[in-house]
Amino acid sequence: MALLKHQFCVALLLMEFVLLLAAAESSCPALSGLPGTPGHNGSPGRDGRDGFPGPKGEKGDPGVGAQGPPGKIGPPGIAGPKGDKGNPGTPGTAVPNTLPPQLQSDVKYLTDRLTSVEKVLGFRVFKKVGQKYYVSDGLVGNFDEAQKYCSDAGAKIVLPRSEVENKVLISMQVALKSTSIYIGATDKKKEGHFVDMKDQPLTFTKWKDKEPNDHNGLEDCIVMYKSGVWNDINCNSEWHVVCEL
Ligand SMILES: [Ca+2]
Ligand SMILES: [Ca+2]
Repeated sequence: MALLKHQFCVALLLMEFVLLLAAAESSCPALSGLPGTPGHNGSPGRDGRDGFPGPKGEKGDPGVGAQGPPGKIGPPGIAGPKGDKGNPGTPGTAVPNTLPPQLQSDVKYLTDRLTSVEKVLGFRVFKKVGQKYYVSDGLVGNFDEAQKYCSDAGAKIVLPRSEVENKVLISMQVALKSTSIYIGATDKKKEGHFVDMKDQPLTFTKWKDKEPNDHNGLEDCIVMYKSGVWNDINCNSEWHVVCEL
């Protein structure tokens, strides 16, 4: 009991002390006491809010960019007026052919052969005989038409000049399913004297038995039959045409 009474008195004294201290802070001039020991740093406060935007900065210097790729070509412009006619040029000088003579000859030979072969390939039927070609498109006509047809093709009417050539012409008869083919020779200028298209006498003939007979005095041209023999006939009759290149 005595302890409780003591504790109560102490508490009462503490309360009185607190009340006195509060009254002294609020109404009485304070007496400076001894400074206390500094407290410990508190924990960091919360982040503050964003500040207001700052003032506008100064204008920057011009930039320096890399050069871009070239643009597309523009549309063509309108043509200008026609210019005046130029003066005549000075005569040119011949360019010397620097190829050796033998090579020039070879080149010409090969060029001519190539030209001939190209012509040959333009015909429906053709056969090679020696250095020549017998060619035909199956045309049937009289002697004048035959001559023109071959001439227009840069050729001449076929004229076998040997037994071999005559046999090749027989094979043309077969290819053309022909019975008779005109031969490039006549005796128009002198009866009974057959010559080629250059008026040269024939060096080879293959006359059928009892030909040429100039039947009725009207036979100045020649045809070759399927068997290979020749007969003089009328130049207006129409037979197959074969040219030689
Ligand atoms: Ca005759
Ligand atoms: Ca006859």
